[in-house]
Amino acid sequence: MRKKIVAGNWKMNKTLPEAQLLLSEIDKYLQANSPKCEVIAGIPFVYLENAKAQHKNFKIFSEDISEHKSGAYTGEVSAEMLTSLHVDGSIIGHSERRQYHKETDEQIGAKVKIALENGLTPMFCNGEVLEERKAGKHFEVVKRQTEVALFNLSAEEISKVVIAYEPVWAIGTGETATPEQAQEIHAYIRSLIADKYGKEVADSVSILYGGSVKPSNAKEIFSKPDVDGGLIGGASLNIEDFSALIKTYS
Ligand code: G2H
Repeated sequence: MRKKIVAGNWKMNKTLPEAQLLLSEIDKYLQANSPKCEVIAGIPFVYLENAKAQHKNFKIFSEDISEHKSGAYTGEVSAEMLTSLHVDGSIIGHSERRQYHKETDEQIGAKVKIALENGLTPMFCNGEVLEERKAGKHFEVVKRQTEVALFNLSAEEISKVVIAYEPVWAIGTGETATPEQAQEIHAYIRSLIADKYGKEVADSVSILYGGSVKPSNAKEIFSKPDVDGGLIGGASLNIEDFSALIKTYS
């Protein structure tokens, strides 16, 4: 049975007191409830140490990672630094990193690799922009992103990767892919993995959907056979919505 995951991506939100409050609320919710999914909080670098030291009931991910091992890369945070804080994993290749920081598929692949080499779980993001969807190129785009970033990994390595498909046109826009659109592309991503690594490996990789997921639409999206949960931005920033999303798997 594939792991079901509800992951928050806080992006650049929350001050320290606000972050501490929400992390405690998540912890409290999970102590009182036992959902049938793994819960991840993807949070800003500055809060990672504190979060890891104080909360054991859910996983803590960074929102990015450096592709470099160490050295003269001002402002970057390395995989080794993250493992020294006992961080569990990293969101990698989010469309906002691709768009605003011009991250390429090759760089994203290097980030996935260095995360794995350091025992971190990479949550690799892919997804097409609106023009690509309109032009019917979404399969082609997702194929390229996935192949370039992941297909130099061994079968053992790719089994440890979590994939988050996020159509860029649905991010923070209130617009969501229909459950059928999500299922179609998730099944396609899984078929790409199956063609390269075999069905058993493909069936072991959790593929999350991201893009304006909220309590009102999650149940239907998460019920699709190839959708293994969600990567959630806006609705992960308050405990009411985030716990309602976790509850989808109770
Ligand atoms: C997509 C998602 C989280 P939101 O970026 O990764 O954000 O749920 O706000 O669309």
